[in-house]
Parts: sequence; C-alpha cells; structure tokens
Amino acid sequence: MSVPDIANPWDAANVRNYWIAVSFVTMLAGGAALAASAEVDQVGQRFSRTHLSVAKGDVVQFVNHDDVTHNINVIDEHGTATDKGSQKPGTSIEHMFGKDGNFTVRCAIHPKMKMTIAVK
Ligand SMILES: [Cu+2]
Repeated sequence: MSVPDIANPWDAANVRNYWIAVSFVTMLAGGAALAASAEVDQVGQRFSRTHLSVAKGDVVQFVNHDDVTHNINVIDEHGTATDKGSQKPGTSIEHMFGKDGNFTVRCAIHPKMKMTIAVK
C-alpha cells in the first residue's frame, strides 16, 4: 500500500515561503507606521501625554523608548480591554480607533502608566 506523498512543512521551500510571508507582513506594518495619525512615546515608564483626541479611524502609534518591555491595553467605556501584547524596548505598536468614545490606555506591567484617548 502506498503512502500519499504529503509535503513536509519543514522542507526548505516551505520554510523559505514562511519567511517571505513574515517579511511581507513586516513591510506592511512598516507602511502602516507611516500612516499613524498620532504618536505617543513611552519614556521612563510613563506615556508622553496623559490625554489625546483623535478622529474615528485614526491610528495611534505607541513607541517604547524604555529599556523595559511594556504591554499596552486599550480599554473602552464598557471596560472591554484589547491587549496589544508584549512590546519590547525599541519597538512600536499601533492601534486603530475604529469606534468613537473615551478610551483608557494602560500598561499591564506598569500600573502607573495610564492615559486617556477621546475618539470623535
Ligand atoms: Cu509598561
């Protein structure tokens, strides 16, 4: 009985395709960075501003200038949090505010890091 020839996902061609896909996504993220409507810096385990007003659909870029990891959560008026994940030193993350309302941005690692963003 012959065994069907199933492609090995770890063969060289598939690994190469994986890295091409990762590179492409990284390029898209880099392109999105240019479209950010506002930038908030993380310096000394503080946000560079305590409040920001943006328009619905705007992208806010958060830049970690610290030498520690942050973990931003965007919390809406109902207390629903969007966890942006672990953010290493020297990296940026972006969040698109697609709904209007008042949002709180906090760091899950550093409780003192807190700011508000009004989306209109
Ligand atoms: Cu933090």
